[in-house]
Amino acid sequence: MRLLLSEKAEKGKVHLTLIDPEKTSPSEAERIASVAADAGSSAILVGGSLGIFEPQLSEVVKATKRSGLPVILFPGNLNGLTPHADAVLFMTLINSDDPYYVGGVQAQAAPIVMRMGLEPIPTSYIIVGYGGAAGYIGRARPIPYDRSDILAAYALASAMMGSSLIYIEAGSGAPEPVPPSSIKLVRKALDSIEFDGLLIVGGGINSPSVAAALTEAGADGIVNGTIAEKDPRSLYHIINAIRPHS
Ligand code: 1GP
Repeated sequence: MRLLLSEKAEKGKVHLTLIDPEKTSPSEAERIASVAADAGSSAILVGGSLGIFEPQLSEVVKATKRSGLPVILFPGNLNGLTPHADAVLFMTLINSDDPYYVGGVQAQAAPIVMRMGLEPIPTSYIIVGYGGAAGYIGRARPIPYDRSDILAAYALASAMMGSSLIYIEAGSGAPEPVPPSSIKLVRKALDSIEFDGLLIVGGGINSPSVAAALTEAGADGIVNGTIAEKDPRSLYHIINAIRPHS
């Protein structure tokens, strides 16, 4: 977490590159991560919602680490843990209707995370709109795209409950990202209580202009998964767009 906060302090914005170990081989992961490192991404997230097989996850994490970037796990369930990473988004899917994703799996995971020596990053995961596989598997009740008031209330609750990282997610491959106008309202709410963690947005962010609109609206950083898999070199344009002055 310290590393992400120092990226924010030094570069203004954080960029996270997501690699799904179910869709990406270790050699592809190494290639994506090395382009991401060169483009200025802050860290690599490794995780997914379906088909995560621990031996393959570990190989992808080890290959990704060769880029020199920190590797943070983004687990959909207990099978998303491996000791080869540096940290884990220790997540609560705060708008899930299933208590398993709100507190149950965390109790199962906590002793394992401790034994693995992973740094837990207290994270609140909020699913909006499309939701994708994460929304379906996590039994989320996605917040409608146009209800920024509900989204701001969930974000505020997340901060008040002590999350260091608030991750607002439209779902991987979302046809529509979270609207920048909603992020603006969330930022205002978080500023009113002097939230000093990170507000991160992901899902369907496929162009420099959308990425810039979200960070200008107040996101501290964005996540790119699908576009990093399809065309890793596009990360140069996206990262330049969110850090125009660095
Ligand atoms: C998904 O927010 C991430 O968890 C990334 O989404 O694959 O649409 O970039 P994309």
